[in-house]
Amino acid sequence: MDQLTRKGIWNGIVREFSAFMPEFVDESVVTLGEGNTPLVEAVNMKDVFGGIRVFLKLEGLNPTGSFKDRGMTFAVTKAKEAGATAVICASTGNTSASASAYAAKAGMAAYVLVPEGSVALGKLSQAMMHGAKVLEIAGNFDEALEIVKQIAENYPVTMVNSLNPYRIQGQKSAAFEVCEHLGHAPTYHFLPVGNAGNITAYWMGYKEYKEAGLISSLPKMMGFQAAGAAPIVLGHTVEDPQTIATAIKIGKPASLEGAIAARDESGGVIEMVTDDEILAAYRLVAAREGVFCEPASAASVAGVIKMRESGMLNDGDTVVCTLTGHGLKDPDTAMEVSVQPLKVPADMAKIVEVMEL
Ligand code: AN7
Repeated sequence: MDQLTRKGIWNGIVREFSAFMPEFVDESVVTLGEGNTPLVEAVNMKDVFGGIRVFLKLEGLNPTGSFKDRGMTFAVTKAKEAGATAVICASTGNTSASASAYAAKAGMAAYVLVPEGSVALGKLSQAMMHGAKVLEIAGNFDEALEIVKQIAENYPVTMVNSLNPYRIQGQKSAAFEVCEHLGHAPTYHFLPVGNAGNITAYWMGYKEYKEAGLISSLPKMMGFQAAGAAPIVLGHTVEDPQTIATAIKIGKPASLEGAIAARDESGGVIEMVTDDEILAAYRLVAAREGVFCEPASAASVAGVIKMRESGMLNDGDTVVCTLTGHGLKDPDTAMEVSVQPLKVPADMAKIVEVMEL
């Protein structure tokens, strides 16, 4: 007889966390098996982190390579339940990749509006491969989102940006997983902030687990924006946001109020990091921890480094950093900041010489 203890297939976050989700019809569930992503301790960066324990939540291991899948499974499930035949979103890239994949799975049409020239290659290729109608707007993300809102109000297409409440409901599942993997809530939770849906979602998730008596404390929520796209830190809209981290190149966050509530209720901060700090963290986690995330994701690690230097974090604190998207999303940036391959002849002696063995 087989000795396997069958755990069964992971059913995706809607079904796995159904007790904490708004009602849904099981037959309508559209899932690609999202969620259940690894939480990996950054053990090789003691020189940087000192005595704080830092865990990386690898959201790039979701089906389309970013955390967006957690919200998209629920948004598309509810759209299907309501009889929708098409979804629409504005996106800096990852939302469009996720919406396109889940729409394909649901047999729906997807329309994605992206800022021309500001979307990483991998993300664009995903939307195209999944058969979405990709519309490159001669404008930025904030303008695209305004147009999408108007279209969704007036035409029979369901908006799946995080203004769709099911997006936040799905994304809160990442906080549940962190608690289950650690056995408790972390002291601090760091994450990049763009449109501010994710920080809103994590805070909701932590509070729900506390209310249910599953955890006894809440983390301080630590959000990090790129310095050239930091409307929450500055306290006003940024008309022409600029950053190498294109995922968070956003000047007018849709979930502004949720982010401010998460910060203030938890006693956390929303701060900013420069592109140089983002790129330094991006390279460091790849080189030291073997984790390739996209530039925007590294804003969370850059935030930990900055807060550690400022003396805010204490030895023994448990810190979780959400690495929101996979490094393969943005191969161009990776190629630019890395040591270039060496061109060698097909000659072993010469190759060994170059290897400096
Ligand atoms: C890798 O895809 O807004 O603060 O349109 O792709 O919840 O917006 C992406 C955002 C962080 C910021 N990291 O999250 C989009 C989009 C990555 C991202 C964020 C995004 P929010």
